[in-house]
Amino acid sequence: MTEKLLVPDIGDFENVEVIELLVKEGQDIKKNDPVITIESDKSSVEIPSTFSGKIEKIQVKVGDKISKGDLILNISNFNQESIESKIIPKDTENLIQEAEKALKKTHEQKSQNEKKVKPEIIQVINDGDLDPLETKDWLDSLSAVIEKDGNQRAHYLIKELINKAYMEGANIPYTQNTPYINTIPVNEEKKSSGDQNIERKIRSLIRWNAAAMVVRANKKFPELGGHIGTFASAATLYDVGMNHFWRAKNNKFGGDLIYFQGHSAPGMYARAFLEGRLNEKQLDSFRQEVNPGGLSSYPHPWLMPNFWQFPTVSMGLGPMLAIYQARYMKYLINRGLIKDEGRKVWAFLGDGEMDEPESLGAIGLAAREKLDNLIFVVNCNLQRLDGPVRGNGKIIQELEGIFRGAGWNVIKVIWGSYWDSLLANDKTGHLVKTMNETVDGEYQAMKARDGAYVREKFFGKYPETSELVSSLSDKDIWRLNRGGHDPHKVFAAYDKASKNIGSPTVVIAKTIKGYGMGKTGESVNTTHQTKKLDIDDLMYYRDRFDLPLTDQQVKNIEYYKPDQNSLEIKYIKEKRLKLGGFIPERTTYSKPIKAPPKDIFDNMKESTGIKEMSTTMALVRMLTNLLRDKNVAPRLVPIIPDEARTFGMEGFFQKIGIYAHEGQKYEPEDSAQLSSYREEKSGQVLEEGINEAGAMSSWIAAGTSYTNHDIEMIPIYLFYSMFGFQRIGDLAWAGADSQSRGFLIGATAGRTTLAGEGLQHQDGHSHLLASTIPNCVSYDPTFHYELAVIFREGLRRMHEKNENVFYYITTMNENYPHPAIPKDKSCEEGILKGMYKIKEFNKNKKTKIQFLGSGTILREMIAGAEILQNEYKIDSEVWSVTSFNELRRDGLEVERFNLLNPDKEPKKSYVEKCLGKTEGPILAASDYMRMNSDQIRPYINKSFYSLGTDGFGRSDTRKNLRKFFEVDKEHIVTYGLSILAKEQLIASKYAKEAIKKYKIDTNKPIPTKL
Ligand SMILES: Cc1ncc(C[n+]2csc(CCOP(=O)(O)OP(=O)(O)O)c2C)c(N)n1
Ligand SMILES: [Mg+2]
Repeated sequence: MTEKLLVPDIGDFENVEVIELLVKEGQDIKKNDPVITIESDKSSVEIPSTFSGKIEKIQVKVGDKISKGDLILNISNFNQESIESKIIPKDTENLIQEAEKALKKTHEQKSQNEKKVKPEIIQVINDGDLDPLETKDWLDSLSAVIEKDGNQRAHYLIKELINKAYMEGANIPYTQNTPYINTIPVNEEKKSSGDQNIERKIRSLIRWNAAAMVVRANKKFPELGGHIGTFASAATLYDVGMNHFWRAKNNKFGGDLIYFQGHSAPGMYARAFLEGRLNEKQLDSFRQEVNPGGLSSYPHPWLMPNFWQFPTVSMGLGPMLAIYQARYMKYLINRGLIKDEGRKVWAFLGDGEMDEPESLGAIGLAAREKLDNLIFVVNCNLQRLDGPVRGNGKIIQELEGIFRGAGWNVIKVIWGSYWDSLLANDKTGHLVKTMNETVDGEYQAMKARDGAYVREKFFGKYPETSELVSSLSDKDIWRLNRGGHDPHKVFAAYDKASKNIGSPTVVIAKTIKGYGMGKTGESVNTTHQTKKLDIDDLMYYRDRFDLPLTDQQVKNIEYYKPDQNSLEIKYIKEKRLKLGGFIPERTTYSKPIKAPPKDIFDNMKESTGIKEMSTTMALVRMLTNLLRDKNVAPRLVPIIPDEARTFGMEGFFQKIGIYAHEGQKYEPEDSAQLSSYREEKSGQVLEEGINEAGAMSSWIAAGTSYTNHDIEMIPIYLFYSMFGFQRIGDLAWAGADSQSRGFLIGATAGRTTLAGEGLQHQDGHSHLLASTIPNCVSYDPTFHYELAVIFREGLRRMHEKNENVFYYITTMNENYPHPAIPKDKSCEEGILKGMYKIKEFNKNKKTKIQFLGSGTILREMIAGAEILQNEYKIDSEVWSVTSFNELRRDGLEVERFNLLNPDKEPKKSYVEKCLGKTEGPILAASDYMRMNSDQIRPYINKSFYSLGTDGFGRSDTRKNLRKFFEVDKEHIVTYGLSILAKEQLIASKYAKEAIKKYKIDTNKPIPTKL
């Protein structure tokens, strides 16, 4: 039977041009195979076949204009099944099945009716209770339900009661908080199988060596800095994870991913020292990284590429990156690219760090996407750098409320085991009442004093609490420990966190900043920056943690490492061996992706004739082509923060789907259209919503996939160029440190090219921001073939040759015709190096000027050069500068070489090679600040002038904007004449005439002042 394939609903477009035929007559195709590509003035999209079969006749040709309902081709339809079964290659199918099976297993809910041991009931007394007897009845009933039917049933009843009260019109006061006690009742604590004695000894050694490392470094060079207090407060939180929970990457398992809090780095080095991974010499080169072998101040993969995985020290980036890492891990699983092995992402954060908007900004996404592979541990030592985090309140309670409200599983670890019996004996509820009433400023002050002070200020508040501790000595009271320092409590919390299903978990642990540092460093406001401990403090530290060091060893601040065969060293190694290896460790076993053949880009090397298009459209066309390359296609990760339609990328929705962990539960409003909004569990596009920071975090996760998941991926993040580096600069820096590979596309770029959008949107400096990042390679191409050459080279360098660079490319939304790539063989090399000659105007064989132009302004220059030739008899050479940034980098290197080798034949910068023998002065311009083109001024020994878009943008037409910023062809002609006059090559009257002719107001202030 013959079927007719018609043009489907293509949205608002009529008469859209066919730009490619993707099939031939006689060819067998299957359903959903693309058959033609059509292009409107804004976007291009492929039309897929709705049938399987053999193509009989193609009814359209390239250049035809088609609309909905037009006939595309006839197809003889045959058995769909047989073709469709061939669609998924066997390997992929198995991989997907395996991943799905594994998924199912982890998601099987554990039986909810497990018999519960009766929990100890802690009463919370309330002074405003009208009828305490009635309250008791209700509470007793609840206890009975918990005992008989378990927590779930109790939750259900409470929920129903609240609903009922709401329906009856009662105003329910909302509370997100639970009492200020541990979330896990004592009888539900899972016990650790570890040897607590040895673990304490190991922990003490790590504490000592970490502190010694910082103190020694600062004794030598006080300027080096470093931190003791952060790790001192967090040692137990890390140790329990290291000994019992965190599984390393090896050939059988992908590994858990741990984001260590930046300032606790000394603790990780100290552990690696005991593990035999670092030696004393290395510890002694903490923060001295200029010579090889030094240890970086904080976690920096760039500086310690075999050790650190994640840069975290810029506060707030760690939490956000961890969330998107966990989400990306699920993305890879749902796309069938990695197996679901139950890997976890753990992020360690400071309580002060939680002030950063980024720390909390993405927690909603984590809950929404049910990221049960994610665990936050917030170390609440109640202090940040200057003082208490919430002196007048309680950071733990505040965070509990925020995370609970967002849908997280919250586990508070507030009190250590010494408190258990006191809490069990708190029959009147006054202890919990005191705990609830005491603010963090008081909690901090207490730990800066002693047991007597705590007895008076805390327990002395009520007779009932005084009584509770009457039999305890001041020393006993001092020993009452905080949860985050108690390995039993921490173990129980981690155990519960790692078994949680369906939501992310936050462990909120209470600790003491500078724990064990004594009078000068423990719980005092200046703890954070304490990096020197005097001998008395060091002695105290030794005694506090029972370290086996003589007085002399303490005085010498010697490191301590027990013998290889000691119980401690054997234990530490054995525990890590059991968990698969060492952490942190950064390794890479991914296979490179073969760059696509050049012919994939062929159509971008031909002239578009009179057809106009923007470079953004050309890019989308190119990506569509790339999706046909079997090596590259599955590895592309397009990332867009709610701007796909702005960039003409809506065709991607249907073609590769939008990632949605729950699939699509609704029929989209536009379901009949070709670019309908299609969400899918295995969708490829990361549609991040209006969220540049989140999109950049996804880009980093995908860009480091090669090391964190051993699979090379190609993230391409498209954004409004103004909302790129300017908005997420610190993340871009962290991405660079992480050695991310991928493309950042600053779309709708150029201060005068974006036109109508105005001051906040018009980017005239992103290239300068890009240039600040050493491994960011950036380009500002004008024509589609330039873009193709740059992009292919990016794929080759990053994903085939595994160079640790990333690409920033600006694309524009101005439509214009694109010429064919010049025949000159060196053109491609020039495009990549940063400049090549694109046109020569030499009719007059007289006065000459060199024009260097970038992006859309190159076209103004070509037009200006033509006017100069025809109307003023001035010849010129026009150079397309694809990257002032790259030219400058080359210049820097060459200049340095020449200065360091004064006796050698000087090398020539690439700029000089291009321009050294040319005639006339140079005028350079771009749609960016003058500083962009000024970058190459030192590398060419000729008169050099630049034009650019310095100043605030504003909305208007492109023509008016270019006139305003003086980068239009008329200004280029005028300034060109003026420059030639200044260089005494022509008379000044020509420039004056041009000023008059083009009505240039010489009294107008420079745009930076407007
Ligand atoms: C973005 C950013 N701003 C400021 C700092 C400087 N800084 C370093 S640590 C610190 C205080 C950290 O307090 P907290 O998060 O509570 O960590 P703690 O050391 O108490 O565990 C500050 C302000 C930074 N590292 N990053
Ligand atoms: Mg803190």
